Amino acid sequence: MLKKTAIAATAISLSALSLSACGSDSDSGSGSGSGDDSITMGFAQVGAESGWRTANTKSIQDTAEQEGIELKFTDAQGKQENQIQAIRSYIQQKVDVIAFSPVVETGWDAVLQEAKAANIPVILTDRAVDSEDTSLYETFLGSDFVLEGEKAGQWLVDNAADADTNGDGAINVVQLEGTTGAAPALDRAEGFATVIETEPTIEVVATQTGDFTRDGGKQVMESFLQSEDGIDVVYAHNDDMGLGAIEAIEAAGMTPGEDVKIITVDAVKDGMTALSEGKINFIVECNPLLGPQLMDLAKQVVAGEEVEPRVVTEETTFTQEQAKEALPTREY
Ligand code: GZL
Ligand code: ZN
Repeated sequence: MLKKTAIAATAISLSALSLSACGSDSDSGSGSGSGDDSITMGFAQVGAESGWRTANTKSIQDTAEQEGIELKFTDAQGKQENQIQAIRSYIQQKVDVIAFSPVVETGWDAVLQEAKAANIPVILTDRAVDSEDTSLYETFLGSDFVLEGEKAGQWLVDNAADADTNGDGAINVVQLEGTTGAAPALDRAEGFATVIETEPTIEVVATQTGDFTRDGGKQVMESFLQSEDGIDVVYAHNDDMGLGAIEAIEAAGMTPGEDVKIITVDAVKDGMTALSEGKINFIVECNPLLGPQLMDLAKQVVAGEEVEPRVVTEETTFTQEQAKEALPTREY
């Protein structure tokens, strides 16, 4: 009897010990369970909708590996419910830090409250949320999308004389919007609209989402070519939709970059190649290489250090000549 009880008691204490060890592991936030001070990050990515996203994912995965950060990574295929589910699973796994790019701006408060209640810091990357409660995340690392839209609009205002390709005195713009409700789509439209207001001959005559994909851009451009007379300019919220529009324009027997001016955002390799060939006229860069800054911020946050609430990524713009120069050494 004694023997059995003793064994049972030992078993319980051992398991309790291992539990508490594991517990202390998770309390110390080293999540990875290895007990050392390495960091475990849960990253909930939007999807794989564009060349930009592919480059963004690579930057995050490569840097995590270089920095010895254990990365749990999910691709939400563009669905918010999948991102929320991924964040919940990271909370369950007691990761040290959660990072994600919110596919749309709204609907995040509940899950971010859960992360806060679990004492897991959250870093927003790339896209923003509309939460009023900024205590729900430590920092937002990403581009200023309104400024990107303003840069696109300013190029058009500065080049208005050449932009009226059909010579009717009006510069008719069709806009290929990003994912409905996504911060880059809302803000790039806002920035562009604000600047073109200064030039009365410029008007957005049609606008529709192409969901940041090449196919979406092609389909919407095909419908615009059917429904709109005298299109002078395409303003696409990303290169991929601009490249889809080029296919539609060429299929309609027109010359992209000449019969229709094209302005896009991102500056990924395929977009820059089209720019260097004159099929796109101007690209506003949106830098996807957020990995290094993200991992630095994660280390500071896990160490309990104060971080800037907003970290804006460095980026520029490209004309055709500048694209020719930049292409050979372009990282993405
Ligand atoms: C912008 C990013 C956008 C890119 C698109 O930071 O969220 O999503 O401009 C991507 O190419 O799909
Ligand atoms: Zn015109």
